[in-house]
Amino acid sequence: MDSKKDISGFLEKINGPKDLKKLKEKQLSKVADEVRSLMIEKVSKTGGHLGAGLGVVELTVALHYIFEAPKDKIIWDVGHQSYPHKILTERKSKMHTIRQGKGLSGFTKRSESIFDPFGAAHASTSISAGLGMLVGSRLKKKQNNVITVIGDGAMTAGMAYEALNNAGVMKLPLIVILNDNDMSIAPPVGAMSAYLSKLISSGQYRGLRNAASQLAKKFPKSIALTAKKAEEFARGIITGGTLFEELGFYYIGPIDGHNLNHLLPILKNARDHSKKGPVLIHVVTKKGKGYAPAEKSSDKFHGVGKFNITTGKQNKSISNKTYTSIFSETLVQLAKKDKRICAITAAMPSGTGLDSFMKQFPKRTFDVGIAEQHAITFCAGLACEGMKPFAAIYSTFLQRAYDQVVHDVAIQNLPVRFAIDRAGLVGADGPTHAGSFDIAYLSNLPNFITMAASDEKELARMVFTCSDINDSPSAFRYPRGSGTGITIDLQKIKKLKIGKSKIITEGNDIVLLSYGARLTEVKKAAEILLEEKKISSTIVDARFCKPLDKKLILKLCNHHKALITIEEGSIGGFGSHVLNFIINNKSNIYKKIIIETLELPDYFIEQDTPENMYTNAKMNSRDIVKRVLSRLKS
Ligand SMILES: Cc1ncc(C[n+]2csc(CCOP(=O)(O)OP(=O)(O)O)c2C)c(N)n1
Repeated sequence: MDSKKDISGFLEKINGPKDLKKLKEKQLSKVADEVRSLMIEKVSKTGGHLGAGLGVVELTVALHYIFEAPKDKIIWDVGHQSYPHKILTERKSKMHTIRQGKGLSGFTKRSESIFDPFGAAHASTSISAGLGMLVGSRLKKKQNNVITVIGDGAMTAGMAYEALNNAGVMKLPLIVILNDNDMSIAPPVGAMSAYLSKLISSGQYRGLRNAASQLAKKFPKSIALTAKKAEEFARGIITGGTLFEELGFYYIGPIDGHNLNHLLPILKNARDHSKKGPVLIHVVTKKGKGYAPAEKSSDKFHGVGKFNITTGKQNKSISNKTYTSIFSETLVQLAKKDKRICAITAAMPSGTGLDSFMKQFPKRTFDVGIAEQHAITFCAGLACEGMKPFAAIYSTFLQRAYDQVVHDVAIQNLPVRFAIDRAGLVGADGPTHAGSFDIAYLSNLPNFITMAASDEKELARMVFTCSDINDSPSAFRYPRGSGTGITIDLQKIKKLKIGKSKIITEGNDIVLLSYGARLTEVKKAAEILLEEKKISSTIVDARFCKPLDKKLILKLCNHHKALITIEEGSIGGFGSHVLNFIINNKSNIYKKIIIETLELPDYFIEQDTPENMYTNAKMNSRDIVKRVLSRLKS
């Protein structure tokens, strides 16, 4: 595809920030328009994160105009809003590859560009990383600038405050830009959000600010009552300080993040006059700015599939119900009968399917913000009071709350239920979002019961089962996207027997012991083995990693040549538990059987379609067949 065709005007001549700097300030708004158009055009064909990037187009242009990247470090929190930054930093011609196999990442990535000083995708890391870079640079006697851009959503996470708290006493010139669009993926939650709104809407403040800029206009330029002075004037008279000032930051704002006449002088001042300590610039933007459908429903345009630019309509291919919706429907069903059931999300009500739970049970649904650590300890507290909390968190984001899982839940043996969505490889979001480690990090914990769903019915049964586990923590994992297509009647769903596997087919030669949603591929592999090699397989859906179905495993070992475990997770998970059991078993059963474990490899699988990612991980039916054959030969 010839990307040059769609770029006209200034952008055609801009490859990197150096080219941008050749332009006059008054030409920059045209550049912003062109960046915006290019971004909409590209994302309409690839899908991706749209609203956040559209909201920071002017800010991106201004940052690259005022600062000297890559010497100056511009760090984008989460990184999902970095598309305009990519366009202006030598990646314009590759935008059509974003989030595709071998293409540009949908987030910032150090290995992709020298203009990405820090890789991201999980929220709220930018201030910590920026502070570390600044300290490192000063220790090396360098004098560059470090600028971090963090959204109001990301600012709900504890880590952001830990970093502010630390930066406030370091007296280093860290520049934090708070990009306040009054949105996370869903509307923002919590007291901080209310506080920011208060800052913005303060009539008194706005009045003063207008007065200040009016004054500025009346003075000749030589008196230098520039935007900085005007802003300082306004700033000095308001309530006497913001929370950020109490934390040691020099607070500037709120300023209009789409107005380059405001952004440019303030960034220039921050660059030239912030040598004594950290600065926080509070910028107000609109998510989806400049594209009406995205402005109108910023939640739906946070992340999009391919869409029609004129209508804003997204192409939705008709497919089976998602695992997420099965989880959500089952939980709703249970909560109708059991008032103790509560649902907890960390800023992902629609992603986890809890938005529909929230509609029916608003008092029993808690969106705690991007605060996974708090979410888990909050659930532990609910469990202490006899409630039945279901924490619906993506596998990848739960990583952040590991100490809370261990210390607050597992050690106290509290019956918190973990609904682990996006288990396994997830596709376009790449390795940062892959749910690779939860089997290992949860199943290693004493007291935990862990399960993985192989299809929609199994998932519904696991939700039922967990609702009735009142004496220990429990977790069930399920993949991103559509299920297998089976229809289920939630009224007829029954609980599982704890620790009991399910035999799918019985064969004579080998055991394919599957944990989770690889079962479909396992069945295909068994067919191939039978047809092509006359090897007959016993297929087992393990259901539980903890407790293991030890009795069955022993029996299977005694009656087959080989046992192969398969799971959508890392080393240290289900296969390791099976191995551990077999090796340590007093009967020395390990001498009688060939054992092979098939799990994700010990490297990160790069973004692609989930199917291709599993092919790259060598986990599709043909790979299973190959592994079986090579072990049987040996
Ligand atoms: C630790 C973690 N939890 C959840 C998410 C999912 N997530 C991605 S972007 C986002 C909202 C970010 O909101 P904000 O920082 O305000 O940025 P905006 O998209 O509004 O520009 C969330 C919750 C994440 N990336 N990281």
